Amino acid sequence: MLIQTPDHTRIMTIERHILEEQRSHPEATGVLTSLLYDIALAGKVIASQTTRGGLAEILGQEGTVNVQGEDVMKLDVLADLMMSRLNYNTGRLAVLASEEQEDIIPIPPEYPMGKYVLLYDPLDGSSNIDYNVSIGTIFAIYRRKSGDGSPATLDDCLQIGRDLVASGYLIYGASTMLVYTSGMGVHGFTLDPAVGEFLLTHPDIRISEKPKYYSVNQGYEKYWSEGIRRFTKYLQGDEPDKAGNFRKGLSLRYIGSMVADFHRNLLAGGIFYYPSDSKEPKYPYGKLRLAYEGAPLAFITEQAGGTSSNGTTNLLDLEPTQLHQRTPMFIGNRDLVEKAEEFIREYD
Ligand code: FDP
Repeated sequence: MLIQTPDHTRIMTIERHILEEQRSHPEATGVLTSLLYDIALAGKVIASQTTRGGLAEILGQEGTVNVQGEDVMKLDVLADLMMSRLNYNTGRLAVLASEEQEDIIPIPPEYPMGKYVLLYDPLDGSSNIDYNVSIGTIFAIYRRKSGDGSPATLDDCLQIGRDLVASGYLIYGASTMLVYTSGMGVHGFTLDPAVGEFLLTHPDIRISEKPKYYSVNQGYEKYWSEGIRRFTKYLQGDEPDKAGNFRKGLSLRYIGSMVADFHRNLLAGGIFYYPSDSKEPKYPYGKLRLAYEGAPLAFITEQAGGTSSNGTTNLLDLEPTQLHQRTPMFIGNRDLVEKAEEFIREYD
């Protein structure tokens, strides 16, 4: 009889992985582990809906009625609801805030008050929803600053990125992935739809040292400053840096879902940027939000060996003053982000 030798390759579910990370923190109570698991669960529910995206009951404007006569809920509203519903009454959180909602989401008094703060962008890249293009969910977890027991406040949500406890994103693409860091490296899990589990497929992600891509909405070039224009030419290999050196040109990739652009550049190496521009005078600081997009992805990038900036300052060092504060954003390989800062210093 042929005896099969056991395959010692470990299959690591996200739950086991988080628990193993927790073991290296003897003081940990397991609450963060459970919170990350709740987010993974919300991600599974959202993924199950995004894959049905072409179906009538999901697509369409909110407020319209489907063939069964039921109200249609748009996918971004549904994702927002899933993130809040699966998290607000677990006793792990003191407050939530969503990119989709103007104010903070307090924990109702009938539920236990936790010690963490969850900020999230439920469906990033929403302009791509109707076109079967990758979209995602981004999350950021802080410890509450205010005293235990009392209701948490806006101040608990306005924390500097350096104080992040964990952050990550889910990407709903050809497959669904969850990528997160709790300050011990960046780890990526792929959802096995057959068993409904996230399995570790990308342990210890490090941003590739040989960047391949730059990602920016080049359609807005006419609204850019001179520094940004020249920096982009530099990335294309057509403009020298301050020292007179040209670089090998990079390829352009822009999906228009930040999570997807970010994810590709994290694995392949590159830079994503959304600078301030003169297109929308009401958004002089660019379009993206510091709390929901900038800080959480900056933490991931730094843990993977890259860096981020608003053009002058690391995104993790910016003090937020408003929940929905916007920021210019440059994120990816360290040398490319530093070069962006150099061009901005030189020309803007
Ligand atoms: P969207 O408006 O589709 O939700 O966060 C907003 C965001 O997408 C990012 O995901 C994306 O990178 C960017 O805006 C796209 O904006 P432009 O269409 O202006 O390029």
